[in-house]
Amino acid sequence: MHTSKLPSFASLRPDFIWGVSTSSFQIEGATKEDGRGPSIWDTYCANGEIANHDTADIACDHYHHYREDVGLMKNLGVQAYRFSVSWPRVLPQGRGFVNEPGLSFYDRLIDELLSAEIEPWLCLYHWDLPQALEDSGGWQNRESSAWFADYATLVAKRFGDRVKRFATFNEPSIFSIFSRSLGPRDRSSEERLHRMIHHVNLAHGAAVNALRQIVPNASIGCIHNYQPCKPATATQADIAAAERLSVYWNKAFPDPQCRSEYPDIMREAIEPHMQPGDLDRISRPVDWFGLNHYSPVYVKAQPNAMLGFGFGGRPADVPSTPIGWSIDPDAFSDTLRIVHERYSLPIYILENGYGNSDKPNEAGEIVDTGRIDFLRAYIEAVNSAASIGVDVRGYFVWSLLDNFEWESGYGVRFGLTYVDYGTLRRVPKSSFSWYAGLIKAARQT
Ligand code: GCO
Repeated sequence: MHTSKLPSFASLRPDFIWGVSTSSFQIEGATKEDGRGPSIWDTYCANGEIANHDTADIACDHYHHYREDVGLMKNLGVQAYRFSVSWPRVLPQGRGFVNEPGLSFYDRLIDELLSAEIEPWLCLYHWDLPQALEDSGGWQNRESSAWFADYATLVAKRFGDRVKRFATFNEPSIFSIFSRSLGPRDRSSEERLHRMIHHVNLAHGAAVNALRQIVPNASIGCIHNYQPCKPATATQADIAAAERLSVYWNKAFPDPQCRSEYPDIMREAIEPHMQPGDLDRISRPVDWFGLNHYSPVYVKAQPNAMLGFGFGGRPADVPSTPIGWSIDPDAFSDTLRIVHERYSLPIYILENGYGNSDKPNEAGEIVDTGRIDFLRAYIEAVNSAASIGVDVRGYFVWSLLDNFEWESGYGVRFGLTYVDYGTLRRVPKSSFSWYAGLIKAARQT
């Protein structure tokens, strides 16, 4: 074990939680099994929109390998596991008919976690909207908050006896800004974007209500992707584009949810979709702020694009991961401080990780030193934020396993565990034993 090279964690709370995260569509596979309905991502895969024409039909086949995967988590020593429920697996049409075999899968998973003494953190929505709901207008339809509340009610009633940690959405700003359902990303899609933002916020509030009513002692939050948006050059246009994107990326959801207001620059565009009482419906009290953080993004002005932004390259002196994401742990501690000051909620980091195209060496080992260095530097940054009083209570690595990385398919690997997609064999990487050593050391102090 690489214990000699652990980050410092002296400033972290004694009850700090170490975990790993995954999501349903990215790992489960079994997309056509036991009555699951199609999601919008099955459609994108079927349309050949994914690199290498990959699909998630098998993915990690976690649906059948969940016991082995919980075994991996046990070996890691994590205290918590964040996963998501696939809405179309439990409600194949998104509403109405309930698919009992889908619910039973999550019963088995949750029971397996509890018997391994790993706390389940259940996220309701990690992007796999039932296709049937998309066909009824998806998030453009104001009814979507009622669909989502009904789904939340089903999940809460079924699992609320064993699950106490619930997240409503994963990264609402990302799946909105980059939604394929908005059409071409030009100025004409801005109205649809604002409608979607508001409806997803309403759905969040409605789900918080449902969870609170049904689950005693529920601990509820929403998971936000929060990255500094930096101008690619020092031109006025790029600075303005970066500031504007930053508001949509980082504040469009947490501000109404946690401060009961939309940021100034988007208020007018949201107004046509607003009904009396909406901000109260959205800003239901939550218990924590879920933070996904990877790296700053560099922004350039692109006047005809939606929101007027495009992406520029990072400065030459900023290092990056093999997939080109800049490595900037100081930006992570700054982000933690900013989120702490703006929202005054306990923070759980529910995603942070390193993408690569890891391959086994001749001995069959996956020596991912780059990932270890990255995790070490980022955990140091958490510790340094905690040392100045940021209320950060947990850190979850993305991800337990290599998995279906959205548009990039299987070409990009984020796992602590390598997955051989031909055989579905799981092989822990060097970072796996490093993280296990870290958790062990941290829990002993
Ligand atoms: C996201 C998603 C994950 C990704 C991960 C790596 O944050 O985009 O939550 O599903 O796989 O972030 O890109």
